[in-house]
Amino acid sequence: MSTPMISLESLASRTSLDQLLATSKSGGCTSSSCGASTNPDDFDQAIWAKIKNHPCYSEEAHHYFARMHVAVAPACNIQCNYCNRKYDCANESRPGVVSEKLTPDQAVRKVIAVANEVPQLSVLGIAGPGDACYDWTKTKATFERIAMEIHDIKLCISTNGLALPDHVAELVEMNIDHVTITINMVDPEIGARIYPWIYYDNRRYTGIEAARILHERQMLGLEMLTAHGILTKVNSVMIPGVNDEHLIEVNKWVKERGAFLHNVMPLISDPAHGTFYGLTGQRGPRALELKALQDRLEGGAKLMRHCRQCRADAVGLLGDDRGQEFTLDQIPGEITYDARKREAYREVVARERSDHVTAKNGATEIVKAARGGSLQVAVATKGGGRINEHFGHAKEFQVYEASPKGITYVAHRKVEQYCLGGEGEEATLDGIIAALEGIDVVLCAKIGECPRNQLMEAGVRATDAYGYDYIETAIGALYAAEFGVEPLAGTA
Ligand code: CLF
Ligand code: SF4
Repeated sequence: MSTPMISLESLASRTSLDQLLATSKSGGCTSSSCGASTNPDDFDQAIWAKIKNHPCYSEEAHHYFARMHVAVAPACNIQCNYCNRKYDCANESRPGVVSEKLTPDQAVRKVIAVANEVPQLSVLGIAGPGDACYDWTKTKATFERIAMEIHDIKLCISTNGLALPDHVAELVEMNIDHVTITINMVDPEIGARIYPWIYYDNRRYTGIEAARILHERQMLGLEMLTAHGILTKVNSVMIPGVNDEHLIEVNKWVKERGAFLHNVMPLISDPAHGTFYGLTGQRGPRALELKALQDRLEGGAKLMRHCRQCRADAVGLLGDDRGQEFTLDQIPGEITYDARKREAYREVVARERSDHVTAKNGATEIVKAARGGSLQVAVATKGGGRINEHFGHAKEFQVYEASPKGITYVAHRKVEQYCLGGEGEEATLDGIIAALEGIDVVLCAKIGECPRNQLMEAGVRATDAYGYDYIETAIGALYAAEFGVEPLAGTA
């Protein structure tokens, strides 16, 4: 395993989350509103207790906590036009990616190995390839064994919904309180353009009849989950010209049936993936089209905007997949769970997090009071809610908008890492500048003069003046400077 070990003594004595995160992961080169987004106060305590450590259900939690997926359930009972069975389930994962398929026994070993090494781990998900509810025996065997080994890990599944109603009682019994259903339509005529067939009740259905059955089962499953208090997230794949406008209707239906979150994901369509849509030229939405639809959906079911369309074998914080460090060949045959790192990490997070919420509230007050315009800020971070990543090491930027409404997480923008082997790559910088279109300011822990100047020429200011501050604190101070408002004490 390539991850550096964290000494337990040092974990116990540390007070800085940033130091702790820095030791839990290898570094790089050395040269120079969303729905569930905000604070504990926004939720009733029972809900907050369920989501506060779940990186997908709480935007705030995704700065601190990690998920891992195990690909144990490869069989599927429907065909989606954006899926090629050679790859992972595109309902929850990035298309065109093949994950390491595991038996339940192998999955248990892997989860223990990750839990021993990744202190941020809080959730185990089964998210393809295939359908977790249809391939139920393997899903169930995996979850039951893990729940016995690691008592405080949250269990999470993603499903197309067709077999879901058959397993709700067991989900309740097994204490699985996070379920995602992919719902792309509530009108079977639109559904027939997305799903060529389903396999249900021992026979194959096609066309509108198939889509109608799928729709009815999805709605039934959602209602059953809501009735049992299971927090249900709905994923919808936005397919321009097929269901983009229709997702407004979908949002209404799922809100009425108690969905906790709605995650609208862009169709990723590439002929090389061999999917029906890829081969027939169906395009995915542009980033601004996705944002425009998400903005129109505000006020309906709460939106998730921080999804990374991760792999079915993803490991780690959402923006930072460490799956390659935990392939089966790197995991010992015999392994025992050791809870100490995760427990020590949680103690530190509990302290840091309340400090962060206070800082965030202060910064939001500044921004609201300023009544200035809108500021788009891209942040380089590796977790903990702080600006703690060098510009050259960033593989993504988290985008925030500051406006009189407050400070909101908008999206993330993936980039190629600029600095490799100690040198900045000129061609990569051009791609990063293109990805930062529309951004006013980049905040990072460190940036060299050369990339800073080139960004400036492209109209993007970049600064490391707020390095290691909380993200919102820095944005509040920036906003105050931009719009002529005095920052509150302790925020600059
Ligand atoms: Fe995994 Fe999905 Fe559970 Fe999260 S992912 S099964 S809810 S633990 Fe999260 Fe990944 Fe987006 Fe999914 S970022 S693709 S929403
Ligand atoms: Fe593919 Fe997932 Fe759709 Fe099944 S549910 S066809 S695995 S995208």
